[in-house]
Amino acid sequence: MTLAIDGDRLLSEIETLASFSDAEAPAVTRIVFTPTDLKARAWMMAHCEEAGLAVRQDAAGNTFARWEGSDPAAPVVGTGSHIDAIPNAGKYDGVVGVLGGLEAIRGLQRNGFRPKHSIELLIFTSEEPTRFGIGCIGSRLLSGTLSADAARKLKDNDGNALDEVRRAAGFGGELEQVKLPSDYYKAFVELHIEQGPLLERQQISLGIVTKIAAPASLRILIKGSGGHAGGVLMPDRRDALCAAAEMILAIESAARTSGTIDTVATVGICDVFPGAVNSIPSRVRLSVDLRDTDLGRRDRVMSTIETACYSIAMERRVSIDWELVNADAPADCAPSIIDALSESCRKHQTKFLSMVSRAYHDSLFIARIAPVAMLFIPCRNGYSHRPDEYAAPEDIVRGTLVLAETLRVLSE
Ligand code: HGY
Ligand code: MN
Ligand code: MN
Repeated sequence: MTLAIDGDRLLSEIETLASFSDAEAPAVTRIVFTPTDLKARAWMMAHCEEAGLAVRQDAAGNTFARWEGSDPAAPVVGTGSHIDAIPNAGKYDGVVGVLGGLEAIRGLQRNGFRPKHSIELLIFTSEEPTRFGIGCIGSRLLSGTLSADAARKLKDNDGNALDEVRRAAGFGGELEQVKLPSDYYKAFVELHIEQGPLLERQQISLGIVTKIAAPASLRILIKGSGGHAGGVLMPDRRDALCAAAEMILAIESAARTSGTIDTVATVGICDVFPGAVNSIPSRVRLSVDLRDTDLGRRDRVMSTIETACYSIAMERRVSIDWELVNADAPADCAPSIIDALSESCRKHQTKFLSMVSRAYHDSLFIARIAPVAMLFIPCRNGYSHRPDEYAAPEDIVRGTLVLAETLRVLSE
């Protein structure tokens, strides 16, 4: 019997999971540890148990659904992604890797396959940086990239500590217990939408990721002096928002002039205080996201940005507090897993494109403790992190089939 994917079931599950949202459809908002996130997790766990998988959650809220192999002592073959979603997102980011991973396992079960190496579906906790300011908290803790102490210091925008929030959400135990032994996984494969336009532009239905770009993020607090919008004359002002505006353009220019298209910088958050039309902004907080496929170049652009911001601050007689939130190395995917994916594509007569992931993913951190690779499917116009994010059913099914084939080969 040939390996097959139940596309109708998978697509309907993607629609159901999208209904767990704090935004009006078609947008999806599902912030980690909110009641909506917990309902989505419960729904996911019930589906994993229905498939006969042994489900557990760790102290950080990472969820593991294991299909026990015939050799329980053998290192595990992992797959999975995340189900938390940034505000006003789409329904495929992360979800395709989680529900596709579950359907890949069910397809192998229907096919009568019995793994030697246990196959484990992971739902990583807090992949998005929305709530605690840093992405991939679950996979950072699993890989030891983030210490338990550093994680405990993380707070959300309302000042709630990660430790309190996770315990209130029902995740007890100590964060020290989250880290996995370095030989836990034999391999880890993540299926994900590309979140870029290359596959669609080149009309290729699968991408095999060879490298995951190096993400960094920082917060810049700009402090000027406020005052009355009518009473303070222009020469006397130290307007924090005007300084921020110049800094934002300097950040953009640093990325545009890095010498390569591979450097990207974004100011995604600009909080203005006091935020009154007739009061001069006295404080502005910028959150900056900076990435590059090359670590050295990313760090050079980071220092160009820092120099520019401090000189603007001097010029405008404002001060800045500079906070580096994270600056991670890129990850090279493992040739053995890339080969397994390429072989599966060939077996299913599917062309693929070898490519870099410009988005970061939990695989970036699992790569610190295991051989990983990623499988991309196209998304329309490359759109992601927006409600019109869209992956075609045939691409989702094809990616899931190739994932299933690869899990079979890696776990036999
Ligand atoms: O921002 C990212 O690259 C990921 O989608 N969290
Ligand atoms: Mn995302
Ligand atoms: Mn994602």
